[in-house]
Formats: sequence, C-alpha cells, structure tokens
Amino acid sequence: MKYLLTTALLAMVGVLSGTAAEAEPLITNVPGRYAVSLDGKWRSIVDPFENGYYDYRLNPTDMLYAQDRDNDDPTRLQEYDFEQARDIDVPGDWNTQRPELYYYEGTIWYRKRFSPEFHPAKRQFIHFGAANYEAIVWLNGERLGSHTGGFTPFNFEVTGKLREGENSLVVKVDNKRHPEGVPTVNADWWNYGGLTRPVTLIETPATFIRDYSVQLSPTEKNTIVCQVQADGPAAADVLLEIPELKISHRHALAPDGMAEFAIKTKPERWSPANPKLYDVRLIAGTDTITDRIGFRTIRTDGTKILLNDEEIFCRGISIHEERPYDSGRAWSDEHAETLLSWAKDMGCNFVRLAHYPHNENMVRMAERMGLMVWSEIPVYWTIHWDNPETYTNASNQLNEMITRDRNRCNIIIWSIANETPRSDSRLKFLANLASEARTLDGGVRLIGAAMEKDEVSPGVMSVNDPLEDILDIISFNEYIGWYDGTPEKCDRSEWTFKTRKPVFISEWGGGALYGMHGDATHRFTEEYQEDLYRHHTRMLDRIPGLAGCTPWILKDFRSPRRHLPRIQDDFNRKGLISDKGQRKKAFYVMKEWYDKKAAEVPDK
Ligand code: GCB
Repeated sequence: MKYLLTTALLAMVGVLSGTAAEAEPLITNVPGRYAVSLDGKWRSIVDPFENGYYDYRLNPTDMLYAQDRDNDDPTRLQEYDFEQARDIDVPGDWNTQRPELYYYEGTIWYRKRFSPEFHPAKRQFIHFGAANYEAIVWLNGERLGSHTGGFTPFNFEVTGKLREGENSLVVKVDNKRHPEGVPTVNADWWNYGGLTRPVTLIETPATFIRDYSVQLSPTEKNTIVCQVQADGPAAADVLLEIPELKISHRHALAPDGMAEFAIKTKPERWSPANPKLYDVRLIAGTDTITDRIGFRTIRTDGTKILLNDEEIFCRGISIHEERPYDSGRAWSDEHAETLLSWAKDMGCNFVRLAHYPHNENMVRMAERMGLMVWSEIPVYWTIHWDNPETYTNASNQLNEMITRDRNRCNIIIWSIANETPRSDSRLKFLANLASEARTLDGGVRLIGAAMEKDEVSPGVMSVNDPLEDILDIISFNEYIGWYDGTPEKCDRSEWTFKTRKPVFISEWGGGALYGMHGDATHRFTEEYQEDLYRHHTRMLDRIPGLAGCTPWILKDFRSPRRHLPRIQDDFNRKGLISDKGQRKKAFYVMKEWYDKKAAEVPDK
C-alpha cells in the first residue's frame, strides 16, 4: 500500500482543493536540504481593516500592498511604505514582540527583500514552517498561493520567478478566529499570530526526492519498508544507503516518480533507553538527501502498549508550544531542549505535544533525547462537524502533520481530537480522520484522541464514547479534584472499561501560583495542587489497564480565558513549573511517582 501521496492523489482526496490550502505538495526534511534562511528582521504593517488587500468595495486585490512599491514618487498617491515600516522578527509570534499587539487578532503584512544566490538550472521553493492562521504569499508582486492552518508547514515552487538581485517576498498573515475553523473560536490557549516558524529558500536539482518514508515494517519481522516520491523528469532509480547496517540498495522509480521496496535487516531498536538513530542517505539522479532515522515497532496487546514487543509505560507530560521563562511561541532548538529536559528531570519518557503539531525541531530533539511523542491536530472542543470545508481543513492539517513527521520514530500516537462533544456527525468526522491517518501513516503508529470520562454511577468512572471503538487506546481527560469535586474524590473513584485496550489519561491537573502557600484546601496554593497530585497518583495505582498518562501541564501558559487578578493574570496555572521556570511542589510528587513506575516497568 502506498502511503506517500502523489500530486494527482492529493488533488483527488481534495487536499489541494477547497479553501483549506492552495499550497503545493510538501517537501519534507527541510533541515536535511540545501537551504538559505529567510529568518531575521522583516518589515511589518498592522492592518486591522485589511486595507492592503480589499479595495473600498471590499473586492480583494493583489495590486495593493502585495506589490511592495517604493514610495518614491510624491506625485503618486500611496498610503503604505514597507521601507519605513517597523521591523518584526521571524520566526516569532507578534503578540509578544510589541505591547500593542498582545491581544491583536487580524492581519499583519510581512515583507522581506532578499538577494539570493541561486542557480537558474535548479529548482527553488519557499518553505514556511507555519503561519498562524491564514497566509497569502506573493513573490515580486505575483501571488504564489495561500495556506490555512496555523501549525503545519507549506511551500511554493518559485523556479523561474526569482530575480537576479533584489526580490520582494510579501506575506499577509491573518490570525482572526472563525467558527468553522480548526481550531474554532473557542480554545484555552493564546492565539499567537505571525510567521511563528522559520522561512526558508530551498534549492534542489531539476529532479529531486520530495518525500520519503523509511520505517520498520509493522507486520514483517526485521524488515525496513521504504517509499520514495521523486519529483521531476530525470531519475531512473533511487539508491538507499544506511552505512552502519551495510545497506546500499538501488531500486527503479516508476514513471510517476514513486518507488517502494523492502529490505531485510536487523537494526538496533530505538527506545527511550537507547535512542539509536542511523544515518540514512537517499540518492536520485544528482539529488542526495540525508536524515537520521530510528527503527522501532509499536503496537498494543490487550491493555498493554508494546514498544519493540516489550511492555512500556508512558510516563508523560502535556506541553504547549511556549517558550520557557517568558512565554510566547517556542521555535528554536534551545527552547525545545529546555522544555524537554524539564520533562526528563521529572522522569518522563513521553510527551504529549498539545493541542496542535509543534515545530519540527521539538519532535527531532525529543527523538534524540529518547522521548516518545503524542502529536495532535487542533480538532478541539466544538468544531463544525457538518461543514465539509471544516473537514477538508482538519484533514489537510492531519496530512501535513503526518507528511512532515512520518520518519520520526519517536512519534507513537497521532491524536485526532481533544474533548469533542459526542454526536453522530462528530463520530463520522473523526472516524474518517482516523482512517485517513492510518492510510497516510502506513499503520506504524497508534491512533488516539483525548476523550472525556463519564461517572456512570456515583463513584464509578468509565468512558462511554463510541469513538473508543475506533481508537487504539482508551485515552481521555479527567479533572477529578479540580473541575470535578475535591482531591479526595480520587479516593472514592473506581474505574471500569468496557473494552480491553490500553488506558491512557491524557490530562488531569489543577492550578497553583508558584510561591503561593497555604492550606491544602485553598485553591491555587501549591499545597492544593500537591495534594491533588498525591490523591491522583494513588488513584492511578488502582486504574486497571493504565498504560500511560500525560498530566496537564509542564509549564504555565498564556490563555485568554484566565482572568483572576494576581493569580492567573492571563495564565493557565496548571503548570508543574511556573512560566518563569520555577518548579512547584506537585512537580516532585509526579517525579516520585514516575521514579516508582520506572522501577516497576523499566524502559528497555
Ligand atoms: C482541558 C483542555 C485543555 C485546557 C484544560 C484546562 O480539558 O483540554 O486545553 O487547558 O482543560 O486547564 O482547563
């Protein structure tokens, strides 16, 4: 079964149609390619009325700000001037760059002039790590396309469109929320706008390897399955090299540029205890792409999750993509390393990257550090289940997440939703997404979603969601002791499940302001949160089939829903670490429980 999608197939499944995306098929492994960074200072114009895009009759036009004209002729009426506009940093959210943009939701124009060295005989692409939420892109006044969805990459081919000397790249980024969007208007995280991840100019030979998958087969023992999608007129075959495994294998490319083959080999398995990665090289014609790839299997057996056929307990923590110490969107290797090393200090072998795909270096850093990952799309709360455009949008984000990261062996769970209200149309929507995820992924990962718990009779907890039948694990959020009673309720709660699948608690928690001390019955004290974690961890010991958990959350994060002065001040305080990096008492309760768990079910 082919799971890399060709351009024709993408058009068939509607990924390239509709309003969700006009972008082209993704180029994967940007860090492994010849690329020039377009990061740094860009010019910016804040445009709440979208004056640069709509004329006074509200007709969209490419002839205004997109043209990036110099304001050098005083006889001509021009009401913008990028040259004199303020700088803005890319990558980065705009909200934390200027105080007046803190709450801003709307359009900001980004403009970069650059003079790249490029080879006219080669192909060039402009790649965006992410733009929240909608982006329209113009090069030298010509519209390249648009993209919807704030957390996944997109690219446009610019071969033949770059000029010798100076070029102008203009991007209209709009982070307005929409009821039919993914996410919708209501979410518990800050709506950070902007070009939040790196922008890169990629150069490739005329024929190049656009996408590939090199994975251990989930069904054939000791077999690496490889799929390659070459793009361009000229390569007859592809060569796969994994020097450490003495693999050098050549395979013909079909007329559509695809190759699919399997190789018998016995690689050392990647695991949290041994995060072994191999140098992998793929060569087609004059194109060479290198990657570091790990090999592992993941499956379930009854209530157990088996990594490389051995039981593993997922000692996890949920994380938002926010910078350590000062909040705002995280994007760098340093941000990733700090956040993930805090998780490791807590004894974690797993992270839930909530509630949207995090940046690529976060996933890669976790892979190097031996952290398994739950990766999620922002199908959150009350999505418009009956709207076909909403489905196209969600499906597109799922496609882009999986395409970007399908070679990351540390991702073991794709999550398709968080706390979505039950209905027939929601079930249909999510069942379709689950089946798309399985096809795209080639079945090498588990499919989960954060469901919700039910109190089926007083003190008896379960999950009564038909979605459970579609997922590989019974994963759910519960807030006993915070939104649901007080921490003692944990002691009175018994758990029962109707199917035999691994049980995974994807959230629980409660708020505490770092440094606020008092009686353990007082909300928002560190003692309340500590007590809640003590009761919770005791309850976890009694939950049948528990295979992992990711309490909510590693670090306090900004949320527009949290208004309590002097305690919340626009932060969700459920972090085990404060926004400034200080560890709260509950951090140590979790660490103690994870140390115990690691002794009971050691990482192999
Ligand atoms: C949840 C959501 C999460 C919120 C959290 C809370 O159930 O999944 O996004 O931030 O509760 O703190 O209320």
